[in-house]
Amino acid sequence: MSEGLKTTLTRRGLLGATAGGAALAGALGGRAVLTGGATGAAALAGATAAQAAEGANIAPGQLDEYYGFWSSGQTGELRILGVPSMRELMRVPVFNRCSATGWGHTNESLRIHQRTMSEKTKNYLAANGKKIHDNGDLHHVHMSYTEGKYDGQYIFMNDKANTRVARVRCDVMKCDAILEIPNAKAIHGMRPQKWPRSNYIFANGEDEAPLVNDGKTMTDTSTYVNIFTAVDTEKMEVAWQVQVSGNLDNCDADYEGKWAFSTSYNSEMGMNLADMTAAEMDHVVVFNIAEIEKAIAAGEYEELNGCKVLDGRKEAKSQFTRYIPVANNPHGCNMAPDKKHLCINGKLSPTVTVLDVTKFDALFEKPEAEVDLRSAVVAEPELGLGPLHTAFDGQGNAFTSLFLDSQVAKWNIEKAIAAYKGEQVDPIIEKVDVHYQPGHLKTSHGETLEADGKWLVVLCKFSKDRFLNVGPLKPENDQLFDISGDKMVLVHDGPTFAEPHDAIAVHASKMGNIRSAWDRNDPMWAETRKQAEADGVNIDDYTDAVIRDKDDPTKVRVYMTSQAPQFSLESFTVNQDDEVTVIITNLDDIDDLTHGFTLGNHGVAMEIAPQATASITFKAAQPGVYWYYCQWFCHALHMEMRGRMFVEPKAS
Ligand code: K7E
Ligand code: CUA
Ligand code: CA
Repeated sequence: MSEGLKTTLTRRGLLGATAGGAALAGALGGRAVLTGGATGAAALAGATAAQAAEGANIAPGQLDEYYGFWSSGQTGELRILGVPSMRELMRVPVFNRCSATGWGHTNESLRIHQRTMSEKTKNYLAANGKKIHDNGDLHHVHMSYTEGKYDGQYIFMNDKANTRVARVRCDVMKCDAILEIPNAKAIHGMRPQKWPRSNYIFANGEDEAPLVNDGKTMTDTSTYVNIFTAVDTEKMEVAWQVQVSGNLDNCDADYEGKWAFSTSYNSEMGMNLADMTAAEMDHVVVFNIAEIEKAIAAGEYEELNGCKVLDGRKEAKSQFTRYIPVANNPHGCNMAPDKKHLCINGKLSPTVTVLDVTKFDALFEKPEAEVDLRSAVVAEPELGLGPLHTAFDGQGNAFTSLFLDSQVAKWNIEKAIAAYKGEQVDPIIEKVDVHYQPGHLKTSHGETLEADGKWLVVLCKFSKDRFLNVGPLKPENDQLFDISGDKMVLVHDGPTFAEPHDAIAVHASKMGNIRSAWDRNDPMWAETRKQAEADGVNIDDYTDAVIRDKDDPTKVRVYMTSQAPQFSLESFTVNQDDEVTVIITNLDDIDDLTHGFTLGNHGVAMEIAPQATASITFKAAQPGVYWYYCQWFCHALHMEMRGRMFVEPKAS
């Protein structure tokens, strides 16, 4: 038997065995079991699977019931998928540089990138010949909430790589704000406040560093801190920060607006693997929002890099925080839609620790040293190896990803509580194999009061043999399960590029505000509009103009419009070494009629969607003739939609 065939047989055999409930026979018997060995129970499971697969089948031209908003990990963008079809619908560049849209190069996107950029970052970038960080590590995506439900306004996301949080406007599906968070390092866990609405985004700093990180102290880890940040979601500015003991990993918030909570895998403040895993217990930090807001209002904060910082470390003995001991190196932090139960995923421990958040008030009635910090623990079911994250169906059940076991465990919260009290009940309802090594898993609306128990997406870190081999770097595998029946049924394997950590599914009925053309007065190009006015150009008049800056004659601004299949300027002339800004308004307002502007051999390209204005700046360093063209196929004469830039040689 060839090596390839053997692999195929073994894998298919295992798959068949899962449906039939005879793993060993399947593994040994291969295809024989799959085709000939179906028992009555297996046949029944097959029928359920067929029905579930039918429910996930979205025919050509049919629309999905849910929007899936997907993180892309180290690619740095937000992705939009249809659920249950798992079709990728759009990519929204955020922390990355985008070749198609010019994100990270257009003036409009650069302003968003640079709005809150620190001097330190600017200096670093300038020293490296750059204007922005063009990478990001986008782990978590969450929609804004109103009263515990998705409100269709914004999507928020974190960048672990460069310590940022960003906001995407749902009406146009474009990023409109990026916030570089001072003081903290490596924003990882990130969640919106759920009640009364998402006034804050809570953001965890994962990496420890000196609070004033200027090189004066480096190896003295007693000077290291971690920072928990609340971001004002309207202004996209830091509202306040809290210094904590240990580091911060994942976070969540409750449904009453009272608490935020974060897991910490490094309560030890270790600087290497052995030290980070040395302790028996790490902790969950509980943040008391009311106490924090009171202290901020009373001015009891230290101001650091423009942020209001409170001390919530253990030794500060504050009323801002409590540190609940949980098994060593926890990871996911998931609040159930029953408004009561918070699940802390064990990672190194095979358990999920269930905390009753209605018991948190008691933890703040006396100083931390005098309260039983574990009194809020109501269950601790043992589920399997490597629990990372938990999702909910809104019917009292939870789904926990088991990274090491490559499984998802479905379990019942009330039964887990009964078992913790000593009753002889098994909380585990079902375990299914996933392919392979799952991280986050998400149920439709499962992080809201409208959890509907219909779909479960499991974001697998490894795909191994699930797809055609594409080389040493393999895609991830996002698997979709129908969870509406008694059994979890796998209905789709979705290969994805590096590397979704997290996703949410939002019912399409929540997304009624999405536009098909821009509003001419959109704030996205407000600054560009102001510049035009200063140049005596009304960009709504659609006049062409080539304007040389009054104060700096090396700067030239070229105003034109686009309307299929033409640019209003078929050519323009500048001088060698001019700094040229091209400003284009797209007059078309028809659905889907996007134009682009690409300037040959200049690394210049941008998107101009219907009714948008967009601008891009570059240096005309070389004399000659350069064609610009529209790179979005817009018309039968799209190829002809082009023009010339003449760069006059410098007088020598
Ligand atoms: Cu578990 Cu960054 Cu949410 Cu990845 S984190 S899995
Ligand atoms: Cu406009 Cu192609
Ligand atoms: Ca630890």
